Amino acid sequence: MNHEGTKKTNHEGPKARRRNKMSSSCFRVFVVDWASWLRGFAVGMLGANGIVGGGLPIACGAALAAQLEGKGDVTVCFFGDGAAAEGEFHEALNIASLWKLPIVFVCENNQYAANNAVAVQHPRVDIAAHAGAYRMPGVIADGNDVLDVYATTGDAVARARGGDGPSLLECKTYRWHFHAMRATPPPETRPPDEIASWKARDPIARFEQHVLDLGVLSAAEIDAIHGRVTTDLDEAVAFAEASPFPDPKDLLVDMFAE
Ligand SMILES: Cc1ncc(C[n+]2csc(CCOP(=O)(O)OP(=O)(O)O)c2C)c(N)n1
Ligand SMILES: [Mg+2]
Repeated sequence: MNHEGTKKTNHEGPKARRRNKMSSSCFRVFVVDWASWLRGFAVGMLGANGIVGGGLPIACGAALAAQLEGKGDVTVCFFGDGAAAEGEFHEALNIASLWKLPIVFVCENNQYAANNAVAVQHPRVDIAAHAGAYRMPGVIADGNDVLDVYATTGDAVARARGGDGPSLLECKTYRWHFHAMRATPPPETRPPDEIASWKARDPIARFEQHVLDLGVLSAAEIDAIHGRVTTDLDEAVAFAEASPFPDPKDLLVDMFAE
C-alpha cells in the first residue's frame, strides 16, 4: 500500500511486476565501479564495487530486471563478512525476500574485514543466521571445498529460478595474505597456527586430490593447468603494467545526469 492507502500494482508480486512493463522498459543498472577491469557485461558480470556493501542493492536491481524479463536469469551477489555489518546488507535481503527476487546472496566469510576478525564485527559469527529474519534459507558451505560450494549454489539457484526467491549462502573461507595485497604489507597480526590450519585446507589442493583420486586428471595434466594459469597471470600483469593510467578528465564521467 502506498501512503494514500491504494495498492501499488508493481509491488504486488513477480507476476504483477512482469505485467507492469512500463517500469522495466526504463530500468538500467549503474555500477559505480573503480575496478572497471572486473566487468564483463557480455557474460552478465556487472562489475566490482569499491564501497563495502554497495553491490547488494545493485544486485537487487539486476534481479528485479531478471524477474521482469522472465527469462529465468538468476543474480548471484558476492560480498564479504564486513559487508554483512552494513545497512545495505539488511535492506537488500529484506526487499529481495519481500519481492521474491531471483537472487543468491553469497557471503565469502574469510574471517576478517581488513584486520578486524569476524567476532569483533558480529555478535554471532555465522552470517547465514541472518537469513531467518528475512524468511529465506541460510546455508553454510565449506568455502574451501569446490564441490560443497557447487552443490549448495545449485540448490539456491534452482530455488531462485523456480520463483521461490532468494537464499543466503555463507562460504567459510580464509584470506592467506594481508588485506588488499599491498606492495609493502604491515606485520602480520593474525595467529600463525590459524593461518597454517587454513593453508592446510587449500581448496585448490583439495580439489586436485579429488580429481586425482577419481582418475579424472593425471598429475601431468594438473601441472599443465598450473602452467597455463601462470602464463595467463603473467600476461595479465604485463598488460596492466603496459596500460596507461586513467585520464583525470574521466573522473566525473557518469557521476551526474546531463
Ligand atoms: C563503506 C566502506 N567502508 C570502508 C571501506 C574500506 N574498506 C575496504 S575493504 C574493507 C574490508 C572489507 O571486508 P569484507 O567485507 O570482509 O571483504 P574482504 O575484503 O574480506 O573480502 C574496508 C573496511 C570501504 N571501501 N567502504
Ligand atoms: Mg572478509
